[in-house]
Amino acid sequence: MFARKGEDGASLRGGPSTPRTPLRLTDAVYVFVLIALGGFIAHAAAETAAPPVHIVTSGSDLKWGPPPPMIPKCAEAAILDGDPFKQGAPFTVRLKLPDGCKFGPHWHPTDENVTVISGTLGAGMGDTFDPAKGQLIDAGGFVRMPTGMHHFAWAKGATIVQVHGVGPLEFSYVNPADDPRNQH
Ligand SMILES: [Cu+2]
Repeated sequence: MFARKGEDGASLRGGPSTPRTPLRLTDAVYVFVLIALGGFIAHAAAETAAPPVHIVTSGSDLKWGPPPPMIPKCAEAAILDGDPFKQGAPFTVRLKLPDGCKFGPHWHPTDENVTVISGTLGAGMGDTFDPAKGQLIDAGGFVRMPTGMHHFAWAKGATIVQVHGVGPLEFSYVNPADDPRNQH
């Protein structure tokens, strides 16, 4: 009545005395479990590779450094988020400008969004640097320069601005002499 050890072994190997259907069901269950497990692992790996972006930075934690080469050397820069030089990628940077630090007439390949954090930024349109044709924007103010629009800017007093947009952040200067890359 009771199966001996040898018969159990034959049953596990799927010998001729064993009905085939239960084995197939077992196989199906294993396959299902493997697929489910594989999916779970792949999902977990994907989450590890690209975690949700969550950034909290105190103003005192910003790391200021020299500006990128296309930005006037009088400025200091800090990257808050993203890669300003990556095509199609959003970015947010801050620029710290001493009094009188100026940007000659220039334009950008993408829209430029500028928020004045502190101090006063002067900005105007056109191909000639002329503060009389610009306007002053105080802390909290915002400027949006559409792609390709020629404009100029300067700091009135020590000023910090935040620039955000979609990369690449690039400056094309109307007068080559205004391009810091040409100033040695
Ligand atoms: Cu600009």
